[in-house]
Amino acid sequence: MQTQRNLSQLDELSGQLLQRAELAVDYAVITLGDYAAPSNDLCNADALRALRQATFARGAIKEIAVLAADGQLLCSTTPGHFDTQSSSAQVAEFESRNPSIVLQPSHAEGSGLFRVLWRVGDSHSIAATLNIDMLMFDTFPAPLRDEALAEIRVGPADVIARFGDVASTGPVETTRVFASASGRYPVNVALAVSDRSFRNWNPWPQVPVLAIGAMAGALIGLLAAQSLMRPPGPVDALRLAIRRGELVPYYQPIFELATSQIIGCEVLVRWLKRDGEVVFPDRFISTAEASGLIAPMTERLVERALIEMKPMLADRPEFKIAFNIDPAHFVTPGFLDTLDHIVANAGSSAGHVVLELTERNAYPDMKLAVAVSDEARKRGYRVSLDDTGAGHNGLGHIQDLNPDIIKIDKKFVDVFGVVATADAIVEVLVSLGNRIGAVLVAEGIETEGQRAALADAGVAQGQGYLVSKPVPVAAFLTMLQEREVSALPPAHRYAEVA
Ligand code: G
Ligand code: G
Ligand code: MN
Repeated sequence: MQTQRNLSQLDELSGQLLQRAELAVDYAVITLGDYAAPSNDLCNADALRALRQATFARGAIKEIAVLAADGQLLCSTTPGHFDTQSSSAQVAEFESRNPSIVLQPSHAEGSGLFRVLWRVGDSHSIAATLNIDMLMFDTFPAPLRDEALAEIRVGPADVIARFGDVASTGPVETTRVFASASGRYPVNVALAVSDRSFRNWNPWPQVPVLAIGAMAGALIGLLAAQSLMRPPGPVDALRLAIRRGELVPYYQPIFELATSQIIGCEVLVRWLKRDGEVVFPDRFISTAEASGLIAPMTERLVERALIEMKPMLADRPEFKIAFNIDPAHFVTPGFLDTLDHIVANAGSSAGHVVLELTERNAYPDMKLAVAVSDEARKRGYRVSLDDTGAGHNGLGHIQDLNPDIIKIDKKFVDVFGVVATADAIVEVLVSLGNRIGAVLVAEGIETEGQRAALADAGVAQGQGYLVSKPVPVAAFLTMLQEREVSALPPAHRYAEVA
């Protein structure tokens, strides 16, 4: 029993280590995704500065390099530091499920370094050098630490990070191996624990020992099978879903805190699969952002929402619809022109549209973002900062972008009135909002108490389950009508308001 439990614990440990390694690669992919547009010249001074900021902000990424199609180094955030000088043709490459993303082990085996390389069109690639040594230190429970080894590999054999040692403990046949392989990236993990320390950790009789060779063979087989039966990547699946119109807007009301009257809404995307499954954005937004599909996705969503809301907007000239916009998409050339077209084609107007700049990714070019933001306002759109105080949307951005709307992150709303720093942050945002003439919207309001307290603190508007979660179009329109009818004085309910 105990043995079984310890075996499954070690299995779980290898799975956890793999998850960390995958997360590190995700991290690099998301970062690179900000820059992976074929038209980007990444080697001019401004672009390089942005890349340096990205490496600075993300500690695990040591370098970002831009390479020509033949692997020649074009420029780098830290020229001469890593082995990017050598042609990448000499380095083994392993494809991910998304074939434009490849992993390269470092020349220095076990250094903790490897590269995530994104092929951008046919012209060039961007590579992030990662150090994942730090992931390894707390892998093992204390009793096993002395005679246990953990390895992270790229491809079947290239060890990129190693921690611990089992060499001193006798023949390898008496070593137990626990392995996990990623389905998304060519990354796998193996833990080896000496039989002796395993037995000391676990005083009960053992199940048969797995030989290291057999396990490694099984691992290679597993990897080979995976690359043969590679499922269509998440990017292809998403592209198809956009084309089929499976990404639909859900609407969450935004209301006046003082009166609870609904004065606008936020559009939150849902993926309605053909089998009826509803997929939430946390499962596909980062793929959309990293692949550039966020642009067509957002455009279709704006178009659809404005058409669905058109009859409702006809008697509500002040009603605002907020769309989440990825900063990288926001600064794409032509973003506002395309938006103007979509708004006009849907028979709507810019005055109904709020551009809510999300916080997940850094602004690739802050100066440009400020210019686009100013131009957007000139064209009649409102600009909103999402999740302010969390992620990348800090106080500095309020100053730079001069938004019309500041959304207070749910994290502060949750503990408002309970944790003093949350109160102080809300207070600062309120006075800042007053000074620059921005409307404050508190996110994630769940209780009447929160509504009242935030209203008292001077926050004008809110959003949250207290009024409604995000709902499909029909439910949203019904809710609007019902609330407005019940808000009228009784005599007016069935009559025209004078
Ligand atoms: O309800 P919820 O799980 O919908 O949303 C989760 C997160 O997904 C939100 O923080 C929001 O920023 C993001 N999100 C939802 N819809 C969109 C969208 O249309 N575009 C972008 N860029 N992000 C979205
Ligand atoms: O884009 P943004 O991060 O602001 O998206 C808001 C997210 O918060 C969405 O996932 C939405 O479903 C969620 N949300 C909105 N209101 C509430 C709330 O009152 N409680 C909780 N737990 N989540 C909320
Ligand atoms: Mn939002």
